[in-house]
Amino acid sequence: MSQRNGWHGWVGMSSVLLCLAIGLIGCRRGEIADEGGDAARGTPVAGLPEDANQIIQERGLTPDDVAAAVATYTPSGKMDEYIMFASGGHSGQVLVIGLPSMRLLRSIAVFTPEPWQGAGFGVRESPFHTEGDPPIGRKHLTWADTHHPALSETNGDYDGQFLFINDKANARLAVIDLRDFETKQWVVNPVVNNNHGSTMVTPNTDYVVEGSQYAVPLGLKYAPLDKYQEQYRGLMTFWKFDRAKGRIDPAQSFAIELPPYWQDLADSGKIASDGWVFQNSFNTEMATGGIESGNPPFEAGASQRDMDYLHAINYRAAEKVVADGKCAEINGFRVIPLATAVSEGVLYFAAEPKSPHGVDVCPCGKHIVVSGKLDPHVTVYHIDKIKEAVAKKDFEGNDPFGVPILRFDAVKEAQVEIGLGPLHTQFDAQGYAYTSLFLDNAVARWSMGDCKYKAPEGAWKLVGTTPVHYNVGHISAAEGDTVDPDGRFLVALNKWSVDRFVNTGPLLPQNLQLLDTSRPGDRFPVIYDMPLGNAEPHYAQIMKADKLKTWEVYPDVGWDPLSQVKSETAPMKGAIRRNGDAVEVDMIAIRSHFEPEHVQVRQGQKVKWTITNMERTIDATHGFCIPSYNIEASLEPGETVTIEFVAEKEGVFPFYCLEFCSALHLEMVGYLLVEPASN
Ligand code: K7E
Ligand code: CUA
Repeated sequence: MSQRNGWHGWVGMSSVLLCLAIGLIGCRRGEIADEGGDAARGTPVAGLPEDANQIIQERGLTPDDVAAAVATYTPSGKMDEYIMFASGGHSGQVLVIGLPSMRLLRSIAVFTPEPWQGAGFGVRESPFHTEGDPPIGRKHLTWADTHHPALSETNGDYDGQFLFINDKANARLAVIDLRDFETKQWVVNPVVNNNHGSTMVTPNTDYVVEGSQYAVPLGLKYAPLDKYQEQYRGLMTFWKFDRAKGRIDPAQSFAIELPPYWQDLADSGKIASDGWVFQNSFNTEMATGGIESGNPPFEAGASQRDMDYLHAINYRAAEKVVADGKCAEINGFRVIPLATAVSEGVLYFAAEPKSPHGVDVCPCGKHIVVSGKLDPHVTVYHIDKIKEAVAKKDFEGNDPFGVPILRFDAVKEAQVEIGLGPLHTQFDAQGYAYTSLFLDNAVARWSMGDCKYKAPEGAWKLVGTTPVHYNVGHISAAEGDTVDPDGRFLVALNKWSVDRFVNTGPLLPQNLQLLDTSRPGDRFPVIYDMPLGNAEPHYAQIMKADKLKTWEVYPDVGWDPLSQVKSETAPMKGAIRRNGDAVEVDMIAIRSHFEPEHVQVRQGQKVKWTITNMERTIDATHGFCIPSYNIEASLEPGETVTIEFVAEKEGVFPFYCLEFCSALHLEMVGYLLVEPASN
């Protein structure tokens, strides 16, 4: 079963780079497609009814296929046991998927206009009409590159209350309230303009962590590339989260200036490592590219050194620096200068091999697992060793910016050779860790040592690999990055799907593969392929569905979802008020009419149009649109929305309900009559 090809050790950088760039799909496809064996196809399964065995025969299913079907099939009316929140990549959204059925339950509009949810078409609750739009240093943005969702945690375990997600492209974060699965807040980093080690939360969600990726001059300024080492910097931002308000509080937040390496993924410490955040970096070469001028391209320039730096950030020490007023301010945001971070014991480095990508803290918080894309091992650090090396100043030197580098052998706990292109690691409750192998197209299962759970195979051993299809990025195990992982299921988020689905053209879906990881040993097979044809999920988190306390309808009629309280001004009956050139429309929606049904205004008048959905029935959602005005809304039961516009276009505009809400849904309509100004 193993797809490992016995290729051990280091293989020379150029060939690895080539493989990294192109993947190994060409040479592995056939091998993988044959796996499982044709001989077993159509074999009857003892004890099944005859008609079931007839289907097995007709469809050519193997006994493994049948077992996978039984494990994932979710009959009508049965609910999924787990819920997965996946980023939508450059769709800018979050996708919600049930496990083990792998059914898409909904998408959540986060950064991108989304008409079904009425996000971005004239309603105040859309991301494009909040404070600070356009955000500092950016134009008005209507897309994002979402990578890493983070569920809110209490004592290091998902609590089902909030979800955070980053926008890598524009250095933004969003806050989603899981009572209604709607985005409540968008914050923008005023110091840098991209992120990646984000979002991660600290164990009680005191902070939402945002690490930058590509170094830039801080403060969104210009500096030429030949001033790279002097003027370009990285940044780790700690956004303070106010759980009672359900909002990030920028005034209580701060950031730490970092050297101009390209910081990558981050993870928060927990239990033993509580108070620390760990972050990878690459391009410690500080390459500045320029292939067109005969310079080494970034992909080579940033991959020369054998080691990069794991950043260990003591944010409790950072909090003290902030409290003592030793911060600078950049664009009104508190930033601890790099030299201060060094002198106050906030920032330490440890060598890490080589061009690392993922860093993941184990369930007990003692182990920090790093994967170097160009190294076939995972490297495991121990927090006690890090703390001891810090206390003893057991440094192997300083980087060019004075940051102390902890001696590698003093902080390293183990290295496990697992395969090619290791990226991201997750954990289960059997003592196993799982790491995605991008180049090997596989997920590796290996055993932890001295962790919360003990694997039967003993410490630090590769236990087995399962091929996945293809080019796996992140993996997500059920509650697999918490203090209390469930394991059982693991989803491989594969970038390429190649030969898995009916061809729908040159843009192929992603392939989310469900693996059954419930049993020990080397077998943890793929049991479902889910094509995802509208997004590129990077990371996902999987939570027990019964942790959710989601509303079925809004708690009261006239609910304002942005502030999560009943609005004082929500209409409870229809009315039109006029004051000079201002027209206020109070509207109610209830099966199957709007009231009022006639809205007469003069061209050029300013219209403030507020609608309340009076329904208390689950699923009795009404839509609303004003054609030709690019206005569109979704009104869930109890919700009130406000739309403001200038009636620029003369004419007659039938506004109507967009949801087929009743037998008389087509009659749920009215006329907006805009009388020409010249009349
Ligand atoms: Cu590996 Cu942005 Cu987490 Cu994509 S990142 S895979
Ligand atoms: Cu309301 Cu259709």
